[in-house]
Amino acid sequence: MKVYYSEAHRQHEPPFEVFDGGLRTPYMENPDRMDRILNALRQTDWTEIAEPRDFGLDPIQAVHTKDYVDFLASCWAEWLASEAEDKSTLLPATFALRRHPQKPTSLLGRAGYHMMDLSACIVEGTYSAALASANCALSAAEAVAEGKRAAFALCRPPGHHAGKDYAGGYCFINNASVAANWLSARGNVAVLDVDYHCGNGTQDIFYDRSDMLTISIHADPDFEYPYYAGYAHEMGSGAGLGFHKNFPLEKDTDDARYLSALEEALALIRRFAPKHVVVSAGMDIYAADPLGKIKVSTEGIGEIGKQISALNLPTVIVMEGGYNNEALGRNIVKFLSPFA
Ligand code: SP5
Ligand code: ZN
Repeated sequence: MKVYYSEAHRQHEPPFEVFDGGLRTPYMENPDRMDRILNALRQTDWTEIAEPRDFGLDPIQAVHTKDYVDFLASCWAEWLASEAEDKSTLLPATFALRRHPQKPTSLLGRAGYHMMDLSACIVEGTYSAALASANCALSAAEAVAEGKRAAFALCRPPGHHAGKDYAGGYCFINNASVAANWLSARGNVAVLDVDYHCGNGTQDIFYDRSDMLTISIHADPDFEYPYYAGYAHEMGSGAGLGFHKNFPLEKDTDDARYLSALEEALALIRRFAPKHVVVSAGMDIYAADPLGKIKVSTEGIGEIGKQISALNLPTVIVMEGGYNNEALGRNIVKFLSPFA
């Protein structure tokens, strides 16, 4: 299996994020995550690690607004030129409510407009890392469009919380959405998000489209981040009504309960009969994940991969979250091996 990976992510290493209650903590979404996965993949005999190709900005701006991409491109230089005291990471403390879409011209005003939380920390290498990450997803999409049964985009930073014009939850460019949208020129696409957190960005981006079935299985947003999206009653709008589906799960969900939600999701995909499938693969569903509150085992993760693979459709697998670094490598290998 082709694995698309770029070293550019290493330059995106924010010094901290801010948790609820104002707690400064070491950045959970760290470069070590990739090393753990690479080490595990290199020990298999079925992976081939390759550099992504550069697709330019067009496929990214087909999903995100130009204003937002311009913001990502210039904000770091503006931050360094600003009067802030601690410039170690660009992180505003005031955020826009989308009810009032006035956008200020000041840097911190725009930063709060384009971010949804205190985990979307921007440093010097963030923009180039995010572009390379999107190129990994696009390269995997291209491999699959050209006939490969599956390809893995080892993306960092992740993407599924990023919407048309905002970053959040460690995500800046929605890699899975960029890949899915690129593939949609060739036929209908289903996006299946199995990250522990709701894929709110993907949901927002495709909410009114009927050529894109988006499904997210995740911890119930009533108790878990991102809180304001991911409820069962959200099913798409306009032409897209009926083409989005959320499966909110309760705390302590185990393998059996997870797999029964997955079975329902896969039945919807079979009925939709897409030409391609994009999977947002977050390993934070794992029982021992530090950010997760559900209990899927490594074997369960293998079974999830097996069931998705049984769709027998050309599949792009895109890396999202997963913060138990010690377990990340073996969980990803378990997940991917049914596609090998
Ligand atoms: C891609 C992805 O998985 N992003 C997840 C972003 C989650 N950010 C919210 C973190 C809330 C942490 N709450 C503290 C729990 C510590 N045990
Ligand atoms: Zn997650």
